[in-house]
Amino acid sequence: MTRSVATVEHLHADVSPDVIAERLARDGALIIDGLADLALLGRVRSEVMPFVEATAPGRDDFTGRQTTRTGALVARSPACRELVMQPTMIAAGRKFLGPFTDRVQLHLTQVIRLKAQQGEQTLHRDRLAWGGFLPRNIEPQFNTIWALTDFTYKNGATRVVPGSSTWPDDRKPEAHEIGFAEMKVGSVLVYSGSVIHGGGRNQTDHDRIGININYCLGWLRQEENQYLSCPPQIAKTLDPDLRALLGYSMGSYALGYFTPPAGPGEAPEVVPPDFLFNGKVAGWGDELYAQVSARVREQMNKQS
Ligand SMILES: O=C(O)CCC(=O)C(=O)O
Ligand SMILES: [Fe+2]
Repeated sequence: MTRSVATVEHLHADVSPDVIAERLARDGALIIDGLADLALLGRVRSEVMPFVEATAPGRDDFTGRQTTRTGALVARSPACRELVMQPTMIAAGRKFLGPFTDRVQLHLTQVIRLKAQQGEQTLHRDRLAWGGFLPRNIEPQFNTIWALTDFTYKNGATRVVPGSSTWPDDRKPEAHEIGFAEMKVGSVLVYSGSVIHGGGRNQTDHDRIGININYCLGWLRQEENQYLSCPPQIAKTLDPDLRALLGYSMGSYALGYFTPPAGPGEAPEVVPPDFLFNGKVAGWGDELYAQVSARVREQMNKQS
C-alpha cells in the first residue's frame, strides 16, 4: 500500500475563525475535528438519506459513475440549513474571502456519496468552475466537506495537496505531496478554491458520505443556482440571514436588484431582493452606498 507523506493539518473544534483563515491561506486545506454536533448530524442523515438513496450515479468520470450527488439541501433539509450557517464556518469564510469581496454567498450544497468501487477522481482546483478567467491572486471560494461517515484512506477520503494553492498551473503533484483528509464523522475538511484535490478511491464495501457546502465571492456566478434550487416560495420561510446568503440580497451596491414585473405604477422600480419578502424598500444599505462612493472618488482621483 502506498501512503503519502503529505499531511492535512488537524485543528481543534474551538479554533478561532482568524486562525482557520490564516492556515487556509497558507496551506489551502485543513481539518477541524469534531466541529459538528452529532445530534445535528443525525438529523442531517435522516433528512437527506431518502434523497441520496433515490439519486442516480454520476454521468461521467469526473462526477463519478459510482458516486451520487444530491443537491438543494437548503430547500430540502432544515438540519442542513444549520450546517450552512455554522457560526465558525461563516466567520472563517468571511475572514478568508473578505479581502476580495463586499459580501459572501452560498455557492453550492451537495451530499457526495462515494459508493463501493468508486475510483479516484481526477485532481483539480474547484475554481476552474469559472473557466480559468479569474486572476490567481483572487481566492474565490471557501469550501467545506462535513464527514457524515468516517473518512479513511480505504473508503475514499478526499485527496489534498497542501500548499498547492500558489503553484503554477502546470505543476503536477508528486505522489508524496498528496495527503488524505482522514477524519471522524462530525469533522469538517475546509479547503480553498485554489488547492489541488479530488475524491479518493473507495476500496471498501460501504459508502463514504460527505456534505459539501461551499461559499464564494458575492460577485461571482454560483455553481448551484440557488434561486432555482431554493425558489422564492421556499426562501420566504427561511431565516433572513440564510436567505441573504443564498443570494436574495444585494451582492454589493449595484449587484442583485430586481424590478417586480407588475403593471404600470403597481409596484416600485429597482428594489433590493428583500422587497419580495417584506414588501418594504429597505436594505439598500448605507454601508454599501458609503463603500461605492468611496470607490468612485478614489477612481476619479486616480484619473485626474
Ligand atoms: O468527494 C470528495 O472527496 C471531493 C469531491 C470534489 O472535489 C468535487 O467534486 O469537486
Ligand atoms: Fe473539487
